Amino acid sequence: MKMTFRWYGDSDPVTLKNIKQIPGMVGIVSAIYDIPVGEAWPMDKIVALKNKVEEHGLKLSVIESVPVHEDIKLGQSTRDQYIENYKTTIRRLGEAGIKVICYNFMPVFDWTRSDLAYELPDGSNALIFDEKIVEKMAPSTGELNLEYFLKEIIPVAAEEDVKMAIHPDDPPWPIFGLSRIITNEDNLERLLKLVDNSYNGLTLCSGSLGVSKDSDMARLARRFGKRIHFSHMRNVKITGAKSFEEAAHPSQHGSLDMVEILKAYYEVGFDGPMRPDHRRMIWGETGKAGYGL
Ligand code: DNO
Repeated sequence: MKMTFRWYGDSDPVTLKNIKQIPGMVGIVSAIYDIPVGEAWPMDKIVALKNKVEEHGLKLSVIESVPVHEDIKLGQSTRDQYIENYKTTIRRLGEAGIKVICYNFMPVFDWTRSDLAYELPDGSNALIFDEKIVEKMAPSTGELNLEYFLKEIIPVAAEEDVKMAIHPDDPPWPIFGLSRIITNEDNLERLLKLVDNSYNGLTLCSGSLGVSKDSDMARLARRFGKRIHFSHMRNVKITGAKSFEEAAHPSQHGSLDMVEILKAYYEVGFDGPMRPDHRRMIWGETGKAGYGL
C-alpha cells in the first residue's frame, strides 16, 4: 500500500512541505475546490494542482472527490448534461495521469434541504425542503439513479484506466430523514454488481462503516480485496447503538482492530493508496476538522 495524506489546497494550514516531512508519505489526496459542482474540471487547473504536488516530491495519487451533482442523485431529467461533464473530468484526470477518483452518492446533507437554489417567481433563490423530492432519494430509487450513473461513467473510466472508488455513507444510517444507500456489506456487494467491472470499486473507509457493530472491517477488506481502490484508515470508539467518538488510530484507543484490518489488506495484496482519516488536533493545532497533522 502507498501512504497518502489529504491536502485541502493552499488554504490548508497543513502544507505540502509539512506532509513531505512525514516518514513514508508518498502521495497526496486532494481536489480542486473552486469549481461549481456539475461542471467539467478544466485541464489547466488539473495540471496546475498536479505540478504543485510534484514540486514537493509527492505524487497526486487520488482525487477526493469529484462531487456528483444532486440532479444525478435524484435522477432528474437534467442529469445527462452533468454526467457528460463528469465523463469529461474523468477523461482529463486520466490523461493527466491521476488514476483514482473517490466520490460519494450521499444526498444533500449539510442543510437538509431538497434544493439549495430553488428559483422563486421573482427570480430569487431560496432553500426549500420538498418531501416528494427527498423521497426520490429513498434507497430503492437512489440505487437506480446510482446504477444509471455507473453504467454511463464506468466505461469511460475503464477506457482511461481511472479507478472509481465510491465512499460509503457516513455515518451509515439515515440522517435527518435523508436516506443512505451505501451502508453495509450487502450494499457494497450490490453496488459492485450493478456494474461488474473492476473500475467500479470502493473506497473502504474503516471509520464510516466501522461505527456499526455488524461491519467487520477486516472481513470486508478480505472479501472485496481487488475491488478496493482506496483505503481510509480511521479508528472509532463505539459508545452506543448509533453513537461513537472518533479515536486515535492505534487499536487500543477505539473499537476497531486496526492491526487486523491492515493484515487483511496485506493478505489481499492491496497496493493502492491508503490515507489516515480523521486525525485529532493536538498541541493546540487549528486545522480543518479531522485533518490536522
Ligand atoms: C470525510 C471524508 C468524506 C469523503 C467524501 C468522499 O472525512 O472521508 O468527506 O471525502 O465522502 O466523496
